[in-house]
Amino acid sequence: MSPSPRATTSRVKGLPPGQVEIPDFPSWGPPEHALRKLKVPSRPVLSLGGDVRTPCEVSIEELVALRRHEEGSDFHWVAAWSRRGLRWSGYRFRDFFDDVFVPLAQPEEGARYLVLRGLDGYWTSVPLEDALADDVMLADYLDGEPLSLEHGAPLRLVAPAHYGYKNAKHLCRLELRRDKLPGRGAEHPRGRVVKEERGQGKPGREFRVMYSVALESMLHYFRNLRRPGSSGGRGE
Ligand SMILES: Nc1nc2c(c(=O)[nH]1)N[C@H]1C(S)=C(S)[C@@H](COP(=O)(O)O)O[C@H]1N2
Ligand SMILES: [Mo]
Repeated sequence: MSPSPRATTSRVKGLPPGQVEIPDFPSWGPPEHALRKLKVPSRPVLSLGGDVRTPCEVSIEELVALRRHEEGSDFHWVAAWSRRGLRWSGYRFRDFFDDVFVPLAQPEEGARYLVLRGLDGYWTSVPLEDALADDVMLADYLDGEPLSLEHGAPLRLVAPAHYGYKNAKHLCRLELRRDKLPGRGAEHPRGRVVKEERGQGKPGREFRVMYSVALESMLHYFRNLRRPGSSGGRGE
């Protein structure tokens, strides 16, 4: 099935505004990050910092003490493709925040923004309030398999109400901040799918139309992308 590259102006049933369903799950990322050779450490850690009283590190293995959480959700790319029905397993971000981040790192008063950083140098940020929503996860399994490198091993954020670019992969550091950060690059500081917060300075609909011109070739590129040293970029 070859998905249509046309920008949709009408709303497809069950999908957020402007999104078109695709059957696979290609791995995406700005090439400066996505093409970087990545090595996951044998004992990966998350460093916790920013506006906190006690910057510290927590081993990802230690998260098994949290209650495992599974959730099915759809994944929406800013370039207007959606993949429906992914099954993630991992931990609720809120459980991690309440039971690990707050007691260990001790956030300062008024720290309300969360910065997420990956092993490949990628970063993004979301209001903490958005990260604490019910469906936001730190995931280490996808569709019953350990998370692949392409999709974010060892641990990634899954925030289904937010565009793909907020779903940081290969997490290695989380920071809380008092001050709002601008969006990274062209990304919207909030990035909510339902409000079509695709980027900065223009209505989402305009970004959608702009992306539609390059969509087919972008999708082809990412479907065939091979990260150096990994098994390949095919979604399925
Ligand atoms: N660490 C890291 N996280 C990342 C990226 C990246 O290149 N590196 N790309 C982002 C973008 S732009 C998107 S659309 C999604 C894609 O997720 P996927 O590769 O699992 O499809 O991951 C996001 N998280
Ligand atoms: Mo993206």
